Amino acid sequence: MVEGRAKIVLTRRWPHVVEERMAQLGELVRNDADRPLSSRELREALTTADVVCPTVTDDLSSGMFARGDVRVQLLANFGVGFNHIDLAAASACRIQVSNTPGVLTDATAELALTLMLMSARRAGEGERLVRAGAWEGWYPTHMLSTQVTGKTVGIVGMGRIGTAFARKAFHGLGMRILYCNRTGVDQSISLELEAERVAFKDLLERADFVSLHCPATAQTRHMMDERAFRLMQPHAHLINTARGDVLDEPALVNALVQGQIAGAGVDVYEREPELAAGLAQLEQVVVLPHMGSGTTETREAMGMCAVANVQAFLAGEALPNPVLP
Ligand code: 8YV
Repeated sequence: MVEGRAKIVLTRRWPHVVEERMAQLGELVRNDADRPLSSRELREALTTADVVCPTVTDDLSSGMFARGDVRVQLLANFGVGFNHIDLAAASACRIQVSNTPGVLTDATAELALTLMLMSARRAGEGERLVRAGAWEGWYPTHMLSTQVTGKTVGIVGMGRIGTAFARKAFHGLGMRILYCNRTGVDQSISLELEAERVAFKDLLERADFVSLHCPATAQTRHMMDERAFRLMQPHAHLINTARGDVLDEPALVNALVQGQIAGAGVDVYEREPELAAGLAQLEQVVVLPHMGSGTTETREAMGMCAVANVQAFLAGEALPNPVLP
């Protein structure tokens, strides 16, 4: 429990309407410069505030909690992914952690669909051609690309976002759905989407498009490695809107250069905002700056979800979205 008015730190600027709402819950400290906090600034937040609301740009690894002097009692993460937070270290300091699941499902699935269509239809390349003033006009064999409708998509991680993406691909584009997941999905979903659960290796071998939707964990780290790319078909495309860590980026560059796969659409990177050497120079790659959940509606909903968690915590109630209760 927090005695008196809680001190709440937002490590980045949030949509205005959410900051206003959060300010009603306590003494709000904002990062007006809106740059990632340094580890010293982050440590200061952890040791002086009751609630810290981090994002994916905050490295909350074990060292941040090691000295046992933290004051923070709740980390209300702005985002569903929490691989930037060392949960064991937070738990040892008896810190509660919440996230924002559900509200960013459709926005992220939309972006995966965007990347799949852009990569298949060479949209980035075409746009660069027009912008460069290098387009010489229409002809029957110009910039031929790959049709998406009716093709097979392999979904790695059939949770909320993977399922939403599958729905859009099945109902919107008539795609055949393969997936791999630790558990099978509800029968109602597999019937609706005629989805077939397969082993990772089979998925890579059979899919025309492979889309990553699994969380970043020790088990999924670099699961798309050199071996995995060798199993994919030469005409296949890889889409990543999950986390950079799931993908060995230099192996992706190599697979594209060697023609082991045809293209890729990437929104997340292992060392954001840095990209692996050579990735952005490849014509057959669409690279976006981690904008999966980046719609106004969704970022506001994510913020309001974090507000609901802070409010419950301050009232001594169970967190609506506990990662560490
Ligand atoms: C967020 C995301 O924008 O929620 C997530 O896990 O990947 C993004 O959509 C980002 O993580 C905000 O912290």
